[in-house]
Amino acid sequence: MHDVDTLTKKTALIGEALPNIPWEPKPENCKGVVWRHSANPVVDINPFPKARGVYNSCVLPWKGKFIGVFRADWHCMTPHLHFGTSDDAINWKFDEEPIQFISPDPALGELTFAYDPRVCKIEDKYYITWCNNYYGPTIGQAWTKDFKTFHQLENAFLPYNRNGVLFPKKIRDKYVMLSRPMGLGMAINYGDIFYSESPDLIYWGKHRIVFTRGPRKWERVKIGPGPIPIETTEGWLLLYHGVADTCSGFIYSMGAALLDLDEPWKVLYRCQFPIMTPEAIYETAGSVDNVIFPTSVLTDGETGRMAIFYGAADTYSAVAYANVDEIIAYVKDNAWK
Ligand code: BMA
Repeated sequence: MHDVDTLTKKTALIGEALPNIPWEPKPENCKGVVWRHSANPVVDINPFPKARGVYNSCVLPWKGKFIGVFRADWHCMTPHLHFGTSDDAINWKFDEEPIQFISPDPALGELTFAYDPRVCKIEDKYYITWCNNYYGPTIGQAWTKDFKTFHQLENAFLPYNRNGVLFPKKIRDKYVMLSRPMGLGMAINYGDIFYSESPDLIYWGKHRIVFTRGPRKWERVKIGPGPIPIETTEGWLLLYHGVADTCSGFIYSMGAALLDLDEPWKVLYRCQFPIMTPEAIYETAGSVDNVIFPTSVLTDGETGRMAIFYGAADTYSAVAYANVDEIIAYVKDNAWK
């Protein structure tokens, strides 16, 4: 199933080369496996007239350049999905108007809010999933081939759910999604990561727990899947967010785990420690302080380089760098036994 020549390949990453991936080498004083882009945030506050903040968004390579589907919080604080373009995946231009979806059924209602999009290429289509409103937050789905016409699909699940993250290929002939069911409100029914599969992206079932909140404080309140899982010879590399509770509010950090390639609800290794926590001022101070929320990764299949896009403090978009092989080694060395 995974026809990779592991003898000649330099990295465990299974994927296409991306020679123009944004990249900066690891600074000598960096002690971790993830380091920040030197000119963060890459999207500052008030990036275009309608938007106060663009964050928790998803970028991807497109015809030698880059495009993305972005969460833009308008000044009224309602989040909408906007399309954006970039030559280098660092400097972004955004469409002033939100993405319009062609609805399959008026009964789905209007998009009153839409946030935290992920974009996943499966075969010849790009699928967008996001947190959609249907009597509460649930997982909206749509597809496009050209990023001009967007076809909405049925919501994947009943409310309440957030963070619907597709896998970039069918597994045993099924579409596969990770999600984080969660109740309404801030203080009850916190979330864990579940696996679901579907023959057609309409009917989702075979729900399995992947993993629950961790025993350690950094992820004891709730967890949720982050970017589209990254295929490697060692398993699916899943970056996720984990949330701690403190006297002055929540802290959102980034964690990592490796999931079985053919049965992704099975966890091979789960790192005990976060691989990145809020430290920079644009992560510790904003609309919501102390938030790192990873939603997208560009990868270079040639070198194993990763450019991680994350929302910072619910206000900014930022980039961090890592190497797949270094993260895999760290996750294995520090996994729960
Ligand atoms: C989560 C989501 C994210 C947000 C985070 C921190 O529940 O709503 O969009 O970044 O909280 O506020």
